[in-house]
Amino acid sequence: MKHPYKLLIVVGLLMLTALIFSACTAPPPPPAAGEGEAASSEAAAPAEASTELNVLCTPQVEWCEGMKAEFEKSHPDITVNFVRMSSGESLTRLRNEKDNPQFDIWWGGPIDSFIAAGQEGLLEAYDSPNMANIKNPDLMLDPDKQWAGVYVGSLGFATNKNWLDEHPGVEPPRSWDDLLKPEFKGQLMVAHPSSSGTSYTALCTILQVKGEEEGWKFLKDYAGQVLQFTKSGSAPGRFVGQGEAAVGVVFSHDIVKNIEDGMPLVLTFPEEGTGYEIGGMGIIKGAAHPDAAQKWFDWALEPSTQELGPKYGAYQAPTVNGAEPFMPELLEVNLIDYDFDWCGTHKKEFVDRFTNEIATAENLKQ
Ligand code: S7P
Repeated sequence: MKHPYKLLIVVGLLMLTALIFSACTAPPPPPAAGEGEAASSEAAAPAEASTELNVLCTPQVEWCEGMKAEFEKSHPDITVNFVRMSSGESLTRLRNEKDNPQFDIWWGGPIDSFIAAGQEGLLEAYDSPNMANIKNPDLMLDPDKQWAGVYVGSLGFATNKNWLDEHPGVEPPRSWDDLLKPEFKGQLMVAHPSSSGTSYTALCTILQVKGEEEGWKFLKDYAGQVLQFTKSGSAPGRFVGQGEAAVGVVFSHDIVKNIEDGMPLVLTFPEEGTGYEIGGMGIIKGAAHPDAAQKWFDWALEPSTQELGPKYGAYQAPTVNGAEPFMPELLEVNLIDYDFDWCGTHKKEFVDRFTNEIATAENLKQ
C-alpha cells in the first residue's frame, strides 16, 4: 500500500461527518426519572396547544382588562384579546360579521341584546356545567342555553351636587316624571338607545311603567329635556359629574363608581319603580375558538370569578350561588318586573322608532 495513512484520514473524516449529522437530527432523549411527570413507563399526554380568545366586552374597560388578566392567570395557555363596545354597537357588529365572525364570546351588557342576537341566529348554544350555579335560572338563563346572566344592576339617576347647591329648592329627581320638570330642561344627559344598552333599558322601563301609548309620549318629552345624547351608557354619569349637565340616567353601580372616583353626585331612584339589567354572556355562532370560549363561559359562572367585580370598580350583583353582592342595597329598591323577553324581541323596532320619530343617532357625544 502506497499511502495507508491517507486512507485512514478519509475513513476518519467520514465517521466524524456521520457523528455530527446524527447529533443534529436525533430526537431528544426521554426525560430521566425525577425530571418531570413524563418520566414514567406511560407515554406523556401532549401539552395543550396555546390558543387565543377574542372577547367582545361590553362593561367598562377597567373591568374588561381585569377579566382578561384574571382569565389568563387561571388559563395560561389562552391569550385573551378584547374589544370594548357598547351593547347596541356590539349587536350591529355581530350582525355585520355574521358570515365571518371575528369574536368568540360576548361578555356583558343587558340581556335584551342577547335575546335579540339569539333570535337572529348570532349565538351558539352551550350547556355549561356551571349553569347549575345560577341563582334564578327562570330569569337568568336562556331556555335554549344561548346566553346566561353574569350580573344584575338597577337603573338610577345621577344629579350634580354643585348644580343643586346653585339651584336652591330644586330636589334631585325621585320619579320618571320629575325628569320633565322645567328646571331640568336642557339639563338631562342620557345615552342614545341605538348604541347603548343602558339607555335601551331606560326606554323599555318607561314603556312598561307608563304603558306603551303614554310611554312613547313621555319619551318624546324626555328627549326634549336632553342636552346631548351620548354613545356610551355610563358616559352621562361622568359628564354630569364634570358639571356639563345636571342629571343623568345611568346604571346605579356606575354612579357609585363615579362617586368613588370623587365626582360630586347624588344617587336617587324613581320611586314608582326602576328598571334593571341582567348582564349576559353568549358564545358567537361560528367562533374560531369554541373550546376557549367554553372555558371562559364556565369560568365566568364560577362564584370566585363573579366576586372579582369590585376589584375592578364594578359593583353589579352576582348571578351565581356562593357569590355575595358587594352592594346589595342597589337592588333593594323598587324594581319593576322588567319583561326581558318583550324588550329583547322588540329591541330593533323600539330603537328604530325612537331614532326615526324622536331623536336621531347623529352627533352622539363620545
Ligand atoms: O359599566 C358596566 C355597565 O353599565 O356597562 C354595561 C352597559 O350596557 C355598557 O354600556 P352601554 O350602555 O354603552 O351599552 C352594563 O351592562 C354594565 O352594567
